[in-house]
Amino acid sequence: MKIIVTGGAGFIGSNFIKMILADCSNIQKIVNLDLLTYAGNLANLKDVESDSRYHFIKGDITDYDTVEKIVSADKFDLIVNFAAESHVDRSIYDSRVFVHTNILGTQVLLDAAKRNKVNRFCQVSTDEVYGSLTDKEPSFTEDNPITPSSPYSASKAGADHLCLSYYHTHKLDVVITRCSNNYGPYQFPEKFIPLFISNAMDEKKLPLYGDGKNIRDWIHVLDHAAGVWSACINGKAGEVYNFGGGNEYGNIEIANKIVDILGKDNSLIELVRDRPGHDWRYAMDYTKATSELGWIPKFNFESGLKDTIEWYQENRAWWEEIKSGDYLNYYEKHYGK
Ligand code: NAD
Ligand code: TDX
Repeated sequence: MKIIVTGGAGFIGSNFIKMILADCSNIQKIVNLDLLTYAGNLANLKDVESDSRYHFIKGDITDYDTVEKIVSADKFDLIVNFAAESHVDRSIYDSRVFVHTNILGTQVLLDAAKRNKVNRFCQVSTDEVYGSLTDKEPSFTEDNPITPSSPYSASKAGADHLCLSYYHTHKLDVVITRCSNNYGPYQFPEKFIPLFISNAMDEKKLPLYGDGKNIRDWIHVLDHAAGVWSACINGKAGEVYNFGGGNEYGNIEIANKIVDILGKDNSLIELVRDRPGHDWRYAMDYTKATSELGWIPKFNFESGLKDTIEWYQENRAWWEEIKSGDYLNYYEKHYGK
């Protein structure tokens, strides 16, 4: 198979590329198209740099000419679109690049897939497009209405709608995956779990939003990567597949687990001003992925979290370099005030 992966230098994309290169015997070529924004990091891929099947191209998914040149250069079986602006807090601060990358970028890729007759397009989406659940509501199924609440999730929902419109209008073979919160190695340390691990390791405060009781459903990144791959291979065109870990925890429970595993004092946890529009709860019903794709999450959360903490302990240089950089000012530098 010949595959284009976009956003492959990010957290999930890099884990996905390494997983399929290691596990799938039928991969002839992977082209990783990534702009290397503040979140992209080639260090995530050093294990596969010398694999002759792997090719990196620095480029922007919103750039028509770049995308056309890459997609028309070979007969590709699959495009998997991980590339996105992915952090909710940043989308509240400045939503322009979210609309640009997440919606326009997806449209540019869809058009290139259509023109060049790529066999399948897989859009990597999120549980956040469904909006928020109360404590009593059942988990999201693929039939839940799309009611996103943040600029990030609204841009991802827009991309999902575009993908389905290309399936309905142009008969482009599209599958969409929607997954809950990922954790694991190589996650950018602005996200909740790696931020709290790395701060706690340095005895810094752990800023818990609101009352800390918001609930997320955590899944190991390799379970997600396996889910995306199963949808690429066995998914039905025009369908959406939910993936989740079945691990619902309040944020404060996670913060306490991290502090305990690291042997730190929980006085490091500090309640701070809530995120505006903070979704209360996400939980995924992944029955369809299990029955139609044969997928189930394999990682146990307790041991997965311990191993992740160990990874951050063993790879201090990886996150210290990021945290010492200028990533917080990324948008002002690139897009102005
Ligand atoms: P990430 O922020 O770690 O990585 C995103 C990657 O996309 C980076 O390498 C970045 O350089 C690249 N990128 C950004 N703009 C680009 C552009 N214009 N052109 C080319 N490359 C560009 O994100 P992640 O956490 O790995 O998420 C990957 C995908 O999975 C996203 O689409 C996200 O919406 C989705 N998702 C994430 C989670 C999660 O918990 N992290 C859960 C469900 C779905
Ligand atoms: O400093 C923090 N303090 C805090 O209490 C941060 C960064 C987060 N939080 C809370 C907010 C959320 O309730 O922790 C929870 C998780 O926050 P994030 O890591 O920012 O993730 P979330 O907003 O849930 O979105 C994630 O899951 C779905 C990813 O970032 C998205 O890309 C994915 O689509």
